[in-house]
Amino acid sequence: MIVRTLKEILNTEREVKGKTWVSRRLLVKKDQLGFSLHDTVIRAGTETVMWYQHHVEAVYCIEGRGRLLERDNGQSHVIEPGTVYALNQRDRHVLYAETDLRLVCVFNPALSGDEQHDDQGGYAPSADPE
Ligand code: 9YT
Repeated sequence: MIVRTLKEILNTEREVKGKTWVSRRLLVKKDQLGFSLHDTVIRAGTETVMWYQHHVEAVYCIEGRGRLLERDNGQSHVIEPGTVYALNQRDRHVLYAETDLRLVCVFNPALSGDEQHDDQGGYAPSADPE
């Protein structure tokens, strides 16, 4: 069994800062679960353009308010506590944070834990199998 706390992730290499977000990678590839689990905060007033070409992601909002735009069809969705979205079709999207947004994010394949967004707003494919 793995038991871990957010406190022990803070100020380590598992706390990764992007331009508009900070992602605390609680469970990562080397935990060998088949997914990674992150506690992510998107900063108020920012917009984050994303496209995960090599991963699926589920995002569950637990704090804050924002808007999610599907770049391929123009559909827009309110993001607030209790809302989950799942990127099951390599969906290109933009997340607008009206307030700080606190999101629980699950990635498959798992991230190693130190990844930063590339210029498309995604992550490179995993180098080795899990
Ligand atoms: C919602 C989203 O994808 N934000 C970017 C950071 C990512 N969730 C991560 O690495 O935790």
